[in-house]
Amino acid sequence: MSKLRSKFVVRLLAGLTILILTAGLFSACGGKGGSAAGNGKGGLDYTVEPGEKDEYLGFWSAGPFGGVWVVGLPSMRILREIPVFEQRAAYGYGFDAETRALIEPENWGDTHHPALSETKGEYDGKLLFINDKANGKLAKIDLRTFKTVAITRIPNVQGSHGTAVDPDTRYVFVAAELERPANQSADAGEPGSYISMLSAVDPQTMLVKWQVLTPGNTDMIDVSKDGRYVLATMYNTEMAVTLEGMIKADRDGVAVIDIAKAEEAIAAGKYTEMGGTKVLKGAEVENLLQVVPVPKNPHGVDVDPTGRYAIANGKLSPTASVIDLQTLKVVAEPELGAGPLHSQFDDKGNAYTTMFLDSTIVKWNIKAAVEGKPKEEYIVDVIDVHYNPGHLAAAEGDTVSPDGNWLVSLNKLAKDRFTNIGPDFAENEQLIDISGKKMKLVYDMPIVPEPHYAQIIKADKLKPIEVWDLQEGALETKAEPVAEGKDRIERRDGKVYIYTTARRSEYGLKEMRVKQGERVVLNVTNIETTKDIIHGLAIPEYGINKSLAPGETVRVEFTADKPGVYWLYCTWFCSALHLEMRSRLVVESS
Ligand code: RUQ
Ligand code: CUA
Ligand code: CA
Repeated sequence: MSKLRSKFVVRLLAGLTILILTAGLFSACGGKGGSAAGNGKGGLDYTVEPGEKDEYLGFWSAGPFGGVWVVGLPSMRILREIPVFEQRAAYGYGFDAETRALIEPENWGDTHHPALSETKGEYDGKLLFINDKANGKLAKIDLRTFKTVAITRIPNVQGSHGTAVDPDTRYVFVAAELERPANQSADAGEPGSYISMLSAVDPQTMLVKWQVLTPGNTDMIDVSKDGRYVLATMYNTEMAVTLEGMIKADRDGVAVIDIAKAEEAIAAGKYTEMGGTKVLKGAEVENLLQVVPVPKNPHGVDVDPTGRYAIANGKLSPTASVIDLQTLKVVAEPELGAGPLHSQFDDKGNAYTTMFLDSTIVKWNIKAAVEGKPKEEYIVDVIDVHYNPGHLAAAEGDTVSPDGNWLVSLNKLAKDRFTNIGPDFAENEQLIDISGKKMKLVYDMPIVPEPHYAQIIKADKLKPIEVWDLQEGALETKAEPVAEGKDRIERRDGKVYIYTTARRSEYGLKEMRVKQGERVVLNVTNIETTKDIIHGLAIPEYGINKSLAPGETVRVEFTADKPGVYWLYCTWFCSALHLEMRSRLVVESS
């Protein structure tokens, strides 16, 4: 993985060097040697002492781990993982019929872009969405339970990439980075016929409501703060299939799709059916799609908190393009440095843009850039990060009111930052205090490869469940909560139903006796009412492994085809007698 990555970096560097030399832009990528690492003196207090709690929660895409890391800020401590696209034993995720159905058949993913649900442009702490770039999927996580509750496969696309919600979460939008033939089976595919599109997904049903064909590959996206436009950068307007081809044109573009116009066109029946969804041809429906030309191969596009501007980042150009969302014209192209990728914002009119190649974050003033002020004036500060930042994430960063205190640089390479751990290095997530004029680097957090984007929300906006109500806690379909003292075994409809409870430090049934070949439905309720008392249940020989929060019921089904004695044991250390917390499954040979 690291080899591939360094190859990519070398190539990008080579390409960029040529660009810089020809354009004579050496001066544009000075910017090194900004503020040095600080120790907290004079800035915000980032210490979270034992017993204190974090003010923010961050939701990190876990990249090829296929899930989400939950990180407390400013401590930068990892609090848990939310498994999404791949099985995870710790949470018993993917071990029962319902969660297995969510992740199959691939059972892996590559998560990039988490998007928190919003109400009136503010994170509301209800839902989190995240894409799987690998398998073209989108997942929904319920933030009451921190569980993945739905996964949708986006039809007609490969490489579902940029993910964003509108200010009232009417839609979740998903880009499709990797172009493919319109009809995979019928069209072995001359490159000229490849398509890309943007998908609008209903956050409730998780069904794709409509898709818009775009004149280039949709990569990163954002939605205007008034909910009018969804914007997508396209780095391959050439629709080429080679690197050379993809960097041929001097300018690519940002597709700007008018959401209301798309809805009207759908209502008027101006769509074609494709792969079971309604597809609009962006070029054919009047006023639906416009392309704002920007320098070649842009990457991130981010709407500023006021909603007036969208910032598209150059990647191969040392500039950002400031698009006025009232006129859809580029009103400024400030020079920022080498390899601008993504932007975030504070509450004072400044943008923060990652320079992948310079390994810096540049803080710049949007107004000054739009007014055509010289570079010394619109660039407010530059800070070194370690190294090669991709995304960056600010506290409440995608809302209409970012908090302007914490910013995290999600770096792609850590190099010398941490102790060597073999050829696959940790990544480095750096916490930066942005409360003052100068940015101040305060903390390095190593993390396994490799996060992309993150969302950071005020922790008190979330109201997670601590102890389930018994009925509500029988989440899995057809699970039946088992009340204390109601442990039993029933035989009906040709199946054996085992109902048992779990509490410190025993299962209600000490023995579960079935006959070889019987179909067993096992219902287990954790009847604890004390928070944080989790029990598990594992019967490894039958592939069973679940965890149970207080008040939660799980249901697993299996055919008892192997005779013998199998210990069902608790997998979470729940009490002094946790090791003794087990029960026998006895399968009598027939
Ligand atoms: S993309 S940095 Cu999905 Cu920028 Cu990762
Ligand atoms: Cu219950 Cu360990
Ligand atoms: Ca291009």
